[in-house]
Amino acid sequence: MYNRRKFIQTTALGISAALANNTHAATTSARSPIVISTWDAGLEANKAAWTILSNKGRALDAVEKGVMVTEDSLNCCVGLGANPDRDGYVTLDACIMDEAFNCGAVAFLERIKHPVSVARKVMEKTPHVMLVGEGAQQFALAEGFLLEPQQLSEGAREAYAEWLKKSNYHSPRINVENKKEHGPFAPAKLSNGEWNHDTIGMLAMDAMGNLSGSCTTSGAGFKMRGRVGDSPIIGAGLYVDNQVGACVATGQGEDVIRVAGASAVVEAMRSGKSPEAACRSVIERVIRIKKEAAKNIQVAFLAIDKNGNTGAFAIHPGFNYALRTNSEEKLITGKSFFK
Ligand code: SD4
Repeated sequence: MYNRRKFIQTTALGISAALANNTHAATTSARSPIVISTWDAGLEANKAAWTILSNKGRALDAVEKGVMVTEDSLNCCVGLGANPDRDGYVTLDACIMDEAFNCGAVAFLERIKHPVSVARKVMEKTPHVMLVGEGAQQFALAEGFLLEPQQLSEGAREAYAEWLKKSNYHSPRINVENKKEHGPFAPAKLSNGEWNHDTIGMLAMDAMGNLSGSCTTSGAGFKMRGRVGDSPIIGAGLYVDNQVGACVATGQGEDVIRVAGASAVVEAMRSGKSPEAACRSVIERVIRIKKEAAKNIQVAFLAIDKNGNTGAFAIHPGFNYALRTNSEEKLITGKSFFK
């Protein structure tokens, strides 16, 4: 069956590769590279991205290799070590986008270690943008990815057992202050007893001045089976327009999707706003829509413009992001609407 599909896909790919040749969008001016990524796990991820960027590599390779570190890490809750859905299965979402509007995504993917790399294969080897569930897994296996064991990490097993006591399906903020709550957006408990977030989004500009972005997540812990958040959705969790800038989102995915978050931030930058002001304008839109409920949800946007200026804005305090340039490597506290 897969072979027949592969034939159809390869035929269509010829057409799509011709159509996808959006090289007009790429810039050619020499720039100082920069990489930014969400939450503190971004510091480690940025190091891997920097190895590529500092050697004049492509931003696309940097944002893939960067977040793979987080997907791999047992000390982080992105990837297979993360909290499961409420039926006890870890399901992963990821996407990637380059400087020429090429993009790929996977959602509801199980037992594959590097969803971001599968997303890149979807982008490069199929005529499609997104594959989900069983089909995404089948595609990954055909591309040589390994089927990993179906077992929870120690931290996730513990957190899941705790959550099952109440099976309370509500959504506390994603920040560390709420770590005692085991709702769908609580940070996850690690085997070392610490808590971490379940998403990393990364944006990079390479020495050619080209932008790319990636996002990978286990989504909301203890989510309904089949739930997909914003992270793998191009335009919601991630968007890149090389002529304008790029944005990645984290937080309660449902409220990012309803405002087409990352795309809305890029549009705000197109109309002249700085990255921070653009992020703020879309955060304020979410707050206007959610009204009182905004007090109990967290959404944060992180953005970079075509000149390498960066900025972020969140609904609540607690969001931070990691930045790496030729001269700096640091964690920055994002500003927020509520103090
Ligand atoms: C989601 N946006 O699945 C993700 C969750 C997240 O830090 O960003 N957590 O809705």
